[in-house]
Formats: sequence, C-alpha cells, structure tokens
Amino acid sequence: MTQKKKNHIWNPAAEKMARPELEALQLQRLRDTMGYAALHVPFYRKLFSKEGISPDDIRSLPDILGIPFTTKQDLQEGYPYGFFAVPLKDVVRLHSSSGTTGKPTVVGYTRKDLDIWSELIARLLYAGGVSQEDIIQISFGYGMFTGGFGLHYGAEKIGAAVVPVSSGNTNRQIMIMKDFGTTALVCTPSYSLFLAESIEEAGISKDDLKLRFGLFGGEPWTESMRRQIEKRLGIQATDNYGLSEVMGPGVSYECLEQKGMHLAEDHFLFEIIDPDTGKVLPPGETGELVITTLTKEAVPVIRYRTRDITRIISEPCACGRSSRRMSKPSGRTDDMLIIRGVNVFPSQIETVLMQMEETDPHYQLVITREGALDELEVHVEIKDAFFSDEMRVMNELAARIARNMKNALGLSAKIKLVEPKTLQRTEGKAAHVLDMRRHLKNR
Ligand code: DLL
Repeated sequence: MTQKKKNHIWNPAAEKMARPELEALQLQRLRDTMGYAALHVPFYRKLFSKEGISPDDIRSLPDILGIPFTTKQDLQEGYPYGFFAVPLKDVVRLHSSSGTTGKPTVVGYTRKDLDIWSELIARLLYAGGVSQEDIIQISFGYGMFTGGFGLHYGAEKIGAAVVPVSSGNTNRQIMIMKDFGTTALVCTPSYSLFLAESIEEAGISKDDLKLRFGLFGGEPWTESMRRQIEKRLGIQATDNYGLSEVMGPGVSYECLEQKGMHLAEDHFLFEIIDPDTGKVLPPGETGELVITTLTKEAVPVIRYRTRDITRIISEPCACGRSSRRMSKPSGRTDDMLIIRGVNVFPSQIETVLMQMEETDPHYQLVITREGALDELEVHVEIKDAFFSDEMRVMNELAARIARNMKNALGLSAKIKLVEPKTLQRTEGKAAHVLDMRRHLKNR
C-alpha cells in the first residue's frame, strides 16, 4: 500500500475555518440566498409570502426550521427552467439528473457557479491524495451526468494531467491506464471493481500499473467493497458524495483518513431530518439529509430533501479540516424495500454478502409477488475459487447465505448462485434491484 499523504489541503483558509466564523458566514449566506431566491424564483416568492417568511426573520441558523422543504417533485414540476434564478443568457452549462423516476430535473450553472464547483472539486481531489503531479483518468460519463465534467474542471484547476476517457470501452480504459501511467482513477465504485476484474483477467498485475489513488462516488458502496477495491487495485480509495440538484460531485468528500465525507459547509447548509415527520434530528442521529445551497446563482435550492439516509459526524477529523462529516449513505428513502413487512436497504444485503469469503459484491435482488406474498430472490455471484460443479456443495453455500441473511435482517430469501462474471456489469451506477412488483402496479 502506498504511503499515506496526510493534511493535503487545497484551501486551508476555507477548509480549516474556525467554526464560529464558518457559522457566521453560513448565516450571512443563508439570508442572502433567501433574499435572492425570493426576488428571482417565483416558487420561493410565493412560498415565502404564503408562509409569511422574510429573510430578516433568519437571525440564527436554527431559524431555518420555519421554512418548508423543497422536494424532487417541486423541481420536476418546474421542468425545465422553473427554478432558474437567472436568465438563460447568464447560464453557461446545463446538466440533468438521470430521470429514472419521472421527468429529469434540469440544473444550470452560471460562470460563478462553475468556478465554485471547480474549487470544491479541487478540495475533493487534494483530500483524496491527488495533486498536480498526478495523471488522473476520469472514467465517469461525460454528458448530462455531473460526474465527468464536474471532476474534469477541478482536476485541471489543480494542474493534474487529465485523461478525459469518459465511461465505457473497458479494454481501452485498461490500455490507457497502463500506457499513460495513470496514478488516480475516478469512476463509480462498481465500475472500479469491474475494471479490477478485467485487469486481472487480462493477466495484468497491479504492479504493472502506477495507480495510487481511487476517487469514487455517485452510488452507495460498503466498507468491505472499499477494502476489496483497494486490495485488488493497490490503491487508497475515497468516497465522494453529491447530487445534481444542488451541484453534482463536490458536496462532500472524504480525506485519506477515510472516516466520513467532509461537508462543504461554506457553500451548503446541511440538516438531518426524520423522513416520516420532517423534524430535525439531534446531532449524530441517522435520517434524511436536507441541503440548502448558500452560493448558487443559477438554481438556488432551499431545504432540499435529498432522500439520502446518512448521519452527520461532528467530532473533529485528524486531517485538520474543521468541517463536519457525513457517513456513507446507507441508501435512499425511496430505495428502501419493504418485503413482507420487513424494511431492508440493498446495502444491508450487500453487507451480509461481503462478509462471506465465497461471494463477490455482484448481486441482484429480484422481488416478485405471488398472490399477496412478496418473494425476494437474491442472485449472487460466487468467486471462481469457490464455484463447484457439485450440487451438494452449492446447495450448502446457498443455505448458509440464506441463514446469514435471516439472522442479520430477519428476512427469508431464495438464494440463486450464479457463475462468476455472469451478472451484468455497468459502466456507471450499478442497478442492484429488479422490483417486479412495481411493474405489476404500473399496469
Ligand atoms: O451522482 C453526483 C456525483 C457524481 C457524486 C460523481 C459523486 C461522484 P446524481 O446523478 O444526481 O449525482 O445522483 C445523486 O446519487 O442523491 C445519492 O443517492 C447517490 N450518491 C451520489 N454519491 C453517493 C455516494 C451524482 N458517495 C444521487 N454514496 C444521490 C452513496 C451516492 N450514494
């Protein structure tokens, strides 16, 4: 394993700002954002006047509690430009969310928004070990997804050599990685694992590569998956979170301590609420993340419900940054599966699978309904070394997985073992769930 680079901070003045100073800055920016949104976004103008809210009422950060939430549905109803606070002549870039649930949401950036975005990506890259000496291969999709272009401009800002390969064409990715001497890889965690698998298959040893750091994000992944990626690629892997509705990557980023993602608190305000009641939870409790943008010009959002489930960590980090951190999101409120009344997140199933040495983190959950009863079938890839032609051996393994799942989650599932490398791989975000009940409902 490479030597740890610590305290590698891009913008110490901002990232190590004393908390009282940071909170005063947040308050000032919150009031400015509210005044700005009331003036330029009809949705907020109407909302504030209906609720009798004025930016002058915000005298301390907790005063934000009186403001109603903004939801994904609100943004969708404004499709495409309803939430824009500036005329299109001032917009220099447009991105959109993937739109797997209904209409996509369209987000715009002014030149100042792009400058701030690059600044936050520069912080992210330094935190993950990357500097101007690195050759950074960006294997996120370049397109409407914010991953590719988002990382790109921050990487140029710090002066790294950027290889904008985008996603897909795995053989070419590996060739470039080897021939160009890539030192830092940027993609989704699931794609990094697929790359690791393909590199091994091609008979390339990790010692033939110069990779040292992996900066991943865009989807949930577990600690055990991180360990596996680090081992197979010989890198230090950090996690990065963000969402297009508030900017894209750069909202929070992990440092090499690998103990949660530092929140970019000078540009966003973070809260954790109970997703059922909407009440703000006490510090440290797990709930839904709510974000308010503090400096966005093109599309400011106030108290946006992300639907991501996480926890805020307030204890100081050994890296010296003063920001609080968020733990790895365990899933989304709309990802939660209710199977025969049991609430489960795909990440919990992944954790059970990853605790067993025989299984790979490639799995698919297929949920169907037989009459009134939900059935969960888990398709699991078995590692090459453990795959057997003997039925008895495979049945015994399937029974053990089913038992572990029952013990950990209280859920019975049918386990279907599949041969190594047979489940579909993705170049972007992995799709682990096939919920056939949704198709039934939609008919
Ligand atoms: O995924 C932005 C991004 C790109 C972040 C690259 C990091 C790296 P969207 O496509 O709008 O934006 O998807 C946002 O993805 O609400 C989470 O549910 C999920 N997500 C993003 N990063 C993480 C992460 C980008 N590190 C949605 N862990 C978010 C878990 C994540 N989930």
